Amino acid sequence: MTANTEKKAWWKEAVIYQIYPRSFADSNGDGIGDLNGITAHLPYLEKLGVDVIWLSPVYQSPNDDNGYDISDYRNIMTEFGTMEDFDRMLAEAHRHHLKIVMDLVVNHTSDEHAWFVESRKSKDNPYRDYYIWKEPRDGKEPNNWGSCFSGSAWEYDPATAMYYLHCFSKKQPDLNWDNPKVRDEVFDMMNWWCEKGIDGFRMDVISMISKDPAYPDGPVFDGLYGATGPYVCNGPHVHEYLQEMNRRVLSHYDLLTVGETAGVTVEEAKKYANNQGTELSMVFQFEHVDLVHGEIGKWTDEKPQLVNLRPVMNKWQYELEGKAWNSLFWDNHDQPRVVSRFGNDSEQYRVLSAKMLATCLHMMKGSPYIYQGEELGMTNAYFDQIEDYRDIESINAYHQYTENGLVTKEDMMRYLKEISRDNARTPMQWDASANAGFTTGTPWIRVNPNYTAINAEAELADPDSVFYYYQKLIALRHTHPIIVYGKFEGLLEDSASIYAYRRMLDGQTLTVACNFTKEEQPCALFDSLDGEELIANYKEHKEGVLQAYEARVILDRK
Ligand code: TEU
Ligand code: CA
Repeated sequence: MTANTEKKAWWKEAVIYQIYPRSFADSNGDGIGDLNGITAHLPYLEKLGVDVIWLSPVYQSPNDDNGYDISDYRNIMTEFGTMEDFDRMLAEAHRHHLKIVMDLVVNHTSDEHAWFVESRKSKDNPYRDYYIWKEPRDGKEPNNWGSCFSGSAWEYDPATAMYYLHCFSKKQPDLNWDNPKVRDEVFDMMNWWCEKGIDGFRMDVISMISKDPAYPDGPVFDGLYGATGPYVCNGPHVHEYLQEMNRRVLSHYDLLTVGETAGVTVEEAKKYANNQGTELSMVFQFEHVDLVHGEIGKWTDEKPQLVNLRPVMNKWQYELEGKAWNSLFWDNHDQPRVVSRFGNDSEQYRVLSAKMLATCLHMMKGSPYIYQGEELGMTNAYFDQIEDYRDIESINAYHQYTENGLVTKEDMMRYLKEISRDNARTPMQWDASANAGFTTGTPWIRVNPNYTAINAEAELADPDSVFYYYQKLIALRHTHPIIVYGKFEGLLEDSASIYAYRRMLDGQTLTVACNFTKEEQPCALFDSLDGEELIANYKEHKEGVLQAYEARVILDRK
């Protein structure tokens, strides 16, 4: 018998819904989603049954990277509304039993943030050491590091003839966390938001705040630049800084905190998300979404395979057991749509495979995240022209790799269709009216033309929709402690087609099996079980097999 020894916490029992505000709902017809648009749709989220909303950044920003470049942490982005709109949204969310987790982007600011405007003025400016400035090496960049958004990670600033570090765009200079004043400023700002009554933080690339002080060249990655990750991820002081943050901010409130920890390993995650609670509640790891890598990193049209996916997912389940808490996600605003990537978005199999993937993830141990539109089975955008893309990462990569002859334009367009972040950023599909009911104006990014068939209104009217399936999965998690706290054990771990596992708690066993293929697959798992079927994406089962993309969950109380 597996007894429940796991320490209880509200955020372990929660299901989180991510909103990308720019693409969620536009209330004033300017084509850009906004806070009043979110407030108007809170009843929809309450109906879905989620507990928490994670808001991608809503702070003042020049939008070089859609709000991940913040110029004022204590004001709302003009296009999204006002602080009054925010306060109303927060109060309404709480009234609808929804908590609000804010995105916290403090590895870097915008170059238009007052700190950086000062910092670049002179070498003796009081804000100089808020950022990372280095002298040129032989008249060039201080080292060979590449930016995540193409090109060098260093930008030359003529005013002082020095370079500043930017792991992302040159409009996102990295903060210098080794400077105690930077930490004071960030912790003050976090306390200010906590005093407003928010319920937590999702911390953008928080694994990158402590850099290798040697700043060594990295191994050349794509014939162009050196790897940066090994010298900026999980750096020498990262745990010390998070423990300080925990002491000075987090421990004073009852928060959900999730670190976006690029480059995290299970060993590091055990520290970031340790059960003693000295750092964060949980982290996002990326191994399962970084399974396929081509010659130029993430840019490939190769599909991930179950035989590679399962060991990664199972490893995280096994390794964190009893030591740290997992987050569970298939997609977010940086990833393609799950049904297009891991499932089958054809008309015949879209609904079945979306439900199967949801089952596979939501029955695991950890806190599940749903990215807006995932609950409708929204698909990749499949834009045909580079002009349709808005994402800085996609546009820069397209130019970098096609212009230096590394990749043909045709190949790069195919990769973008599979992998581009804009696949997740097309407007939320509310109904079958013009622009999917997202805006009465011109949307800032094209709407996926399949909105006439795939939209919230249609799904709310269909009891067999993906929406109601997610609603049921969420309700099950809230009803059965075994789904939250049960111990995980993989089954059929050699199968190339079926993902199966069981959960165990207090004498109960939950058995889950998912067919990742469109072919019927032999499966004897359920033949000897006579427990209660909690959820399934087929009404009729066939003995001894799982049908195309079939998912079944049986609870045995014996
Ligand atoms: O993303 C961090 C990150 O690791 C990115 O490299 C991201 O995974 C990449 O786009 C996928 O190839 C965070 C935010 O989620 C992202 O939207 C921001 O652009 C980035 O930080 C910079 O703030
Ligand atoms: Ca708007």
